[in-house]
Amino acid sequence: MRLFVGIPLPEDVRARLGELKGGLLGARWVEPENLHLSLRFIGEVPGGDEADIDEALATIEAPGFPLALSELGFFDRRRRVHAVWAGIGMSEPMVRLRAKVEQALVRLGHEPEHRKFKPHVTLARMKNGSAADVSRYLEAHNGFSTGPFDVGCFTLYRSHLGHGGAHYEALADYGLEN
Ligand code: 3AM
Repeated sequence: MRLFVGIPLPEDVRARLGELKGGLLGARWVEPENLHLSLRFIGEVPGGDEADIDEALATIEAPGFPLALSELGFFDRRRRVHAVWAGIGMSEPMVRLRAKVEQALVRLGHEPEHRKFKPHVTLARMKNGSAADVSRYLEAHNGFSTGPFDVGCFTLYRSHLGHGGAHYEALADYGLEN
């Protein structure tokens, strides 16, 4: 099964993000219930391994923290856009939580994640999106932000890949301390 660790978003925040849908040719918008912040992609694991991962994640102790979304942006490769996202201001508690998740997974024998962490909420995916179109879209939503919201847990997700796009199933939530 395909797993990742993320932070779920409150319904009102997902609703605000839902208002950003549309106005971008060739974009496949993420369904509101799938909107999340990825902390650590795990990938395919043999069935049964999720129990060990769950056990390891459940031992993590970390404080809750506020987050706010601001500034839209995109990921591209050779000037072709493949994802449009809402960014997250750097948050020390979030970075420390991510480090604890990373440590727990590496202890279980997973490969360390070498890619730089760029916290974001993917809003849309594109195949070969035009940078000019995306720039116009971003300009139209210039100044987008949400007020801060409290992050009280992180979640182990299972990703079900299907023809209509991925669907994410929350397998377990792990509470953060107040
Ligand atoms: O949170 P977002 O939507 O940015 O793109 C995938 C998605 O990211 C990413 O993990 C999240 C849940 O599927 N993902 C997929 N394959 C990946 C890989 N090989 C990956 N992240 C890193 N390495």
